[in-house]
Amino acid sequence: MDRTAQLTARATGRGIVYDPLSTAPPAASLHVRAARVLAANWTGTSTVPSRHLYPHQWSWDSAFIAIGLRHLSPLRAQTELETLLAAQWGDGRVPHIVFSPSVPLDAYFPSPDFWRSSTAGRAAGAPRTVQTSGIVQPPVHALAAWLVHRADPGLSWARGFLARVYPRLAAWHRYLLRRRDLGGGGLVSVVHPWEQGMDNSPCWDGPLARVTPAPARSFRRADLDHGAPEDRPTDLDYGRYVRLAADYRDGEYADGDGEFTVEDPSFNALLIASEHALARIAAELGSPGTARHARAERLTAALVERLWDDASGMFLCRDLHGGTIHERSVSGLVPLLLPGLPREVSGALLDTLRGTHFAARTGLVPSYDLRGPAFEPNRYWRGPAWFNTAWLVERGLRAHGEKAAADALRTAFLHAAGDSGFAEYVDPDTGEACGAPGFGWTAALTLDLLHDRDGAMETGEEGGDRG
Ligand code: 9WN
Repeated sequence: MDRTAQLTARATGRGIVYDPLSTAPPAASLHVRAARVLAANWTGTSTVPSRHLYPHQWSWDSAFIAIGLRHLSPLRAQTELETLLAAQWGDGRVPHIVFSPSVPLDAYFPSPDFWRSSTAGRAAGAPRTVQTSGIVQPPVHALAAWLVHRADPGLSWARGFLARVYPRLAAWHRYLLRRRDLGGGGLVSVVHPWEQGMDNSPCWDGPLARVTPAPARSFRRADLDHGAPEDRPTDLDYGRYVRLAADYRDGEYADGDGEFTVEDPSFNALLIASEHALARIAAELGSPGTARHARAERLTAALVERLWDDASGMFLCRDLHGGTIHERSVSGLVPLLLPGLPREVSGALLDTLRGTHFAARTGLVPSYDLRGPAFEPNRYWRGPAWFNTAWLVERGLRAHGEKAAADALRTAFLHAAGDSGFAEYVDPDTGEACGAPGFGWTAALTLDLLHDRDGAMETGEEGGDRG
């Protein structure tokens, strides 16, 4: 821990508690260290989340990474997004992994020979020249593209950045809205826990219980070569992930109601924020963005109508086969990002954030209810605090004028990111580093919080809650 952290953190029996009134750690050294992580993870055309555990390009990672990279090199940030979008499928989906041909097949599982995108994905228009997975991840990309453009509009115009990415981003949103409204209520469904991004959340335990796991001998997990087994999903969960992905592949990635079909608050909130961003991009390019803003407002209404839960004061996931999932996860707090929420909803979300289910000792936001029956402080998405969700909540707090709370979360984020060596995630109470070190979005979003203090996300049409 650096000297400032020693001065501002209080050692307790269970670990470190950051003083919310303390100042953030020295910006210059954090900046240099974060930039080094991003340089080490840069491949020449994109950034890997982690050299060892995740040696390819991941979809929502790249969006968060571009948001940070814009402060270091707007050109690299643009390239990051363009590389990802170049692997888009003909039906509009943006794959969750773009595989690097120079990485050995056994470095990550499931590898390209599992997904077989160029054959199994042919009907859905998978690209021929690059190998990808066939599922998706949360649509943070239009938001990232807008923020990247704003970082250096001169370079962006000179390279025709917005004009090139806009049609791809529009096709991506069209795919989600037309092919993935599997519940028929206007919201997008995910068909695999990896699509939602919080892979091992207790929210999925119910729907996954219906899935027959693929036999353990039918695949070899590469993640355990690099990650501690107690921080990673169990073999049983892995078997279920493999089964779901193999079934989707064997159906040639056609979309329809499958065994796992869930409407998730964070995925849909990120789509709404991105739809607002796409409206701004359209306007910047000279066409009116009004229809997109209106669509984003309709989606916000559907989100509240279908997923808001008054009793728990947060959004909950909905299993299309089993109904509301009564587990509290950080996913249900991410919609705070949207300024257009009804005031009673945003007020309740703020209370829930400060309440006993989510107020962790580090000041970060746990991925799952601290008091929930499945809470584990170290295991993947079952309790640890992640930095992308902390960033989203921090931006949400600012969007709602909660400056003191946003400043406290920002301080906790910067200390924990620096102290943990830019870990993939940390124990929410002790700040202990878990998962991969030198993690891409942890470093990138550190840079963003260092450089974009007022967090103008422009995630609504005008900003401000509805009364
Ligand atoms: C599967 C890359 C990705 C993140 C996800 C995170 C984890 C992969 C895995 O790593 O998922 O996509 O192998 O566990 O859960 O959010 O995008 O960083």
